[in-house]
Amino acid sequence: MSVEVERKFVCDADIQKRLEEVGAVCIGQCEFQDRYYDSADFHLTLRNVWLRCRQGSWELKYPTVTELEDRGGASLCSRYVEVTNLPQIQLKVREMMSESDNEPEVKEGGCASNTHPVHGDRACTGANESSPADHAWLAELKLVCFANYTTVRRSFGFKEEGVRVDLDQADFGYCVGEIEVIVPEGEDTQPALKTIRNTAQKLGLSGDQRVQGKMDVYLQTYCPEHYTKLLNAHIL
Ligand code: V4E
Repeated sequence: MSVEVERKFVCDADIQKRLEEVGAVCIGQCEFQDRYYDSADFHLTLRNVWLRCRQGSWELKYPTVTELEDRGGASLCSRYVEVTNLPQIQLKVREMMSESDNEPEVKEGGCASNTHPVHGDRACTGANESSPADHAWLAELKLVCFANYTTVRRSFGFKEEGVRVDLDQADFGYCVGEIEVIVPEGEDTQPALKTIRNTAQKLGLSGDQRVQGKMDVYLQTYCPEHYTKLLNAHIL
């Protein structure tokens, strides 16, 4: 498991030029589709737990203990544990969903329903494109796809190891950048935060406001009810 330390930033027209000026090198461009899953009552995301399938690879993200402790602080950076091992993901999600079995049933569905395509061609058409057996666990845990979007990503690396900048263009029209350092779980994240601050400074990123991620904008646009719940719970 690893910890993703990142700062998002608003992409302006000059960002690529500035990246090149400070010695960043384009290390590639790729396109991927993300499908995010949750229960109809948003049990995972209301606990800041994000389950997604990106091009067939599963990932679970949740805030580190330090991130939770610092919540409400002025930090522009976020720290999330990333789990990519499917059995570990399933264990954690099963544990979480068993808590939900003891809670009163919630009837509302919001957008987290693949039977009610509330946002036209964005609606998830089903849990997967591969074998149903691969996704039986989703059905068993009553998890459905609530967000589905494609990103074109250009990535930049620096000579100093470890820091990467991604420029993301989502297919629903939102563009966002992120400066990212991956730290092995359990290691101090302070050096990563410092590297990110330095990189932001070199790029002339002066804003002190939290920048919306793709998910914020996606939910705001296509699933306003889900978005409002996450805002009220101070998750987004
Ligand atoms: C963790 C999280 C979400 C899941 C998506 O995470 P994100 O890092 O935004 O994904 P992506 O595709 O941009 O990058 P990659 O995973 O390839 O590195 S959606 C919302 N969150 C929580 C969250 C938050 N509240 N604030 C910030 C600044 N980041 C994440």
